[in-house]
Amino acid sequence: MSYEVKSRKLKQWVQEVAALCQPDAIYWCDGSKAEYDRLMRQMVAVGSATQLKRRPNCFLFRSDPSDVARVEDRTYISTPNKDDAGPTNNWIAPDELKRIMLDLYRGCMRGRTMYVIPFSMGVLGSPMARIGVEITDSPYVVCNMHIMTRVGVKVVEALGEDGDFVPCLHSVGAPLAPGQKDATWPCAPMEKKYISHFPEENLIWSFGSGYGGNALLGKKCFALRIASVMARREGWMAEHMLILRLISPQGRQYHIAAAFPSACGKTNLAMIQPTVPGWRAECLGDDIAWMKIGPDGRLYAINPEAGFFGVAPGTSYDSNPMAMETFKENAIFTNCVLTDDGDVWWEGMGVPAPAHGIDWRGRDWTPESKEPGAHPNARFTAPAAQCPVISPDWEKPEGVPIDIFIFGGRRATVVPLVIESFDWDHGVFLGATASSETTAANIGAVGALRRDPFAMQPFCGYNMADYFQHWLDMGDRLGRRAPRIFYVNWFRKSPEGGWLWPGYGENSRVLVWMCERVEGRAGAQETPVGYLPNAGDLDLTGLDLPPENIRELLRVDREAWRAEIPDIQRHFARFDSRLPARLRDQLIALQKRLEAGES
Ligand code: SAT
Ligand code: MN
Repeated sequence: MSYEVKSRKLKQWVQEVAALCQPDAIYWCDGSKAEYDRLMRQMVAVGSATQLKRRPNCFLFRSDPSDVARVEDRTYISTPNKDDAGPTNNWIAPDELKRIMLDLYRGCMRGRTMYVIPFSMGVLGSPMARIGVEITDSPYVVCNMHIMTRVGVKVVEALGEDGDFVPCLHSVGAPLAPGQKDATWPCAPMEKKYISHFPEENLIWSFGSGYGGNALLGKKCFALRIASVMARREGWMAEHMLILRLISPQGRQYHIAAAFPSACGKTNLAMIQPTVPGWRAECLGDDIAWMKIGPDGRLYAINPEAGFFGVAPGTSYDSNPMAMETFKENAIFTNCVLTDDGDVWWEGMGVPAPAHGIDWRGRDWTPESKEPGAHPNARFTAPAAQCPVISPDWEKPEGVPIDIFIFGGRRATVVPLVIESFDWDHGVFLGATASSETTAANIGAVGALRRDPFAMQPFCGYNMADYFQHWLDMGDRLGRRAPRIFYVNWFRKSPEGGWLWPGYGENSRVLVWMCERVEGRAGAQETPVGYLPNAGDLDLTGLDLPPENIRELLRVDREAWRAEIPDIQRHFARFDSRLPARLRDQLIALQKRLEAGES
């Protein structure tokens, strides 16, 4: 290794893993640009990466067709007691899961180099930052980790002799026999894929997949699943939330943390360009927030990541110009179309399709082809620092104080444009019952209703009922300094199927109402489901929207809401006696309000 490692725990773990996985070589990553460039050159040389002629320092990868997204049904929370994983997680007992996986890991890195990646989630020196070390046999993972986390020698220095780190073991699960030619995207078949978490040991074992959250272990595995367990233990929060700063014309800053299930425009909202005159926005993060109560009793948030791993299809200069600017250079693209002039393209990019290109499977593609050219879960990996609206404070070690929480989902009917919760408990109820209609990005029937509490269903590392309780406890501790909680739905449709609300930058009109509510300046109407703006409380100047749309967007249909109750009851019943009584009370109170005389 090219630098000194003082941590005995780390050196010993690396030796143990090497003895188990039997790589041809061990390489300790230093996080340098030279290292990134060298690995990219090697991957281009063996044909697993293509350098893009039209984008400086950008590379395209094509995954194996079987390895294109997170695999939720191969993802495990392995606690000694099954109940501690809860009804929303897959579970295998630690002893058994380790036995299965040790068999898979034995010799799995033969013919490959084993990379050791020391990384920090959060800027080094932040009291909220945590260190991880990922061992992987994928150079693609190393380069992505360079962008998504802070990798390097400084992390090893910060670790010192006895610092703590989360061991993250990853293998693509495709050993090479002597002389065997490597696949361009090595991985293991589905039944051998395991994305495993051992929360009691803060340990992550991932096998068989090279894609996204299955393989970049700092992200969903560490920063959400393991961190959510640490956070509960230690009294902070690890949430699946973007972080956004809104700045009023007077210069007052508001910080918003927002949770949405996938395909609800989270990355777009994170980089929003407000249309309300005089208001500006800055992005601090697009996926994950770690939050802790500060010395002044307010809740402070950092983004533990250093880059964006965003869905490419649908990203255009219309939907998200700031993202388009962010990946102009120094970016990695996965499963996009390669154009003949050496650029990437995808469906919904807002530029004409190339007359000819190579699709995500490596086949000739033309606009006449039957299948999409880019995979629907094609991705860009780009440094957050390259985002034109990244906040100058995005790496502030102590984070930013959160004023507003937003939950949301995609609902064609029933749920109004925006709801403000009556109080913290009611807000937790809104988060716990968050629902979304499934889209093509989800597995299962399109248009089916799915409850995705706090958008954490696939990411909570412990019993979700205990997680609800943790939210209630945090509210008790925050008291009157707690952020206000809102619920939004940008996706209402008319009976004819048209959008009622324009979305995108116009969503700022709703955000501005929230800020004005925080200041006690904006009005609202009390309804059975929460506070809603009156039509006159939203700044709609310059927005050419039929008044009947606004009426519909801000209408509470008691009948339709009553029809939701059985589904919420079923959802809560999954948690059995572990469901906090305060949430049960919220449901009963909602029922009562819906039954009370018409308001
Ligand atoms: O693949 S990731 O988990 O990083 C992205 C996502 O599916 O949300
Ligand atoms: Mn996410």
